Amino acid sequence: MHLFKPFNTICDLKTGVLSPPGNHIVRYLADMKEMFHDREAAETMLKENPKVYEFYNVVIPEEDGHLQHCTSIIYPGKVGKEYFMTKGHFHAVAGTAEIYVCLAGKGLLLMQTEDGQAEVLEMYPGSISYIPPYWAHRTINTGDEPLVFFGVYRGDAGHNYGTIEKQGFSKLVLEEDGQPCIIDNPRYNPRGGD
Ligand code: S6P
Ligand code: ZN
Repeated sequence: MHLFKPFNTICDLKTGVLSPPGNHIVRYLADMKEMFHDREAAETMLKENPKVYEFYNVVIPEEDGHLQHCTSIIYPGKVGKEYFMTKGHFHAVAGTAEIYVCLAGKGLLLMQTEDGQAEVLEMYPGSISYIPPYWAHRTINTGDEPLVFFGVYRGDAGHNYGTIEKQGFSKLVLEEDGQPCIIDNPRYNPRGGD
């Protein structure tokens, strides 16, 4: 047995910044432009190529006895009417759950099964969302401030981005009359993962 030493990471609860930062990943619009519904709006915004979100992963062995943990910060903004959001993913080990604890801001957590069933939960400071095994997950900032949350999941869960890249989510979250509105995604392709 390899005995791993306990350690602390410090989280700024307002900004989500971790210290030490661990693996820090930043995603700009250019990294995910085809994920937004309004391709023309995305193309126009590419001149400025805004930062859409970033996340900090504590460095943990990718083994099933361990727990990965991380913070994510989704910036406020929209591409056309669609709010800034994460790419979204299934876990590579699909039967592994995750917990999100919202620290700041407000948003929606969109989840989807392989056969396109969708569920949405609200995120606000203090909300603890349970993402059960086999649900892809994407977070969407519907507010004017950064949406900040902490996540924990099984050490060896990994990420499968490919299925969502090919299929899309079955729902889109757009702003209509100043309010978030969930609609069917006309481009959703349930067979795109075949
Ligand atoms: C990891 C967890 C989060 C996301 C992060 C970015 O399992 O769900 O840390 O990685 O919110 O989203 P995405 O979809 O780009 O990984
Ligand atoms: Zn995840």
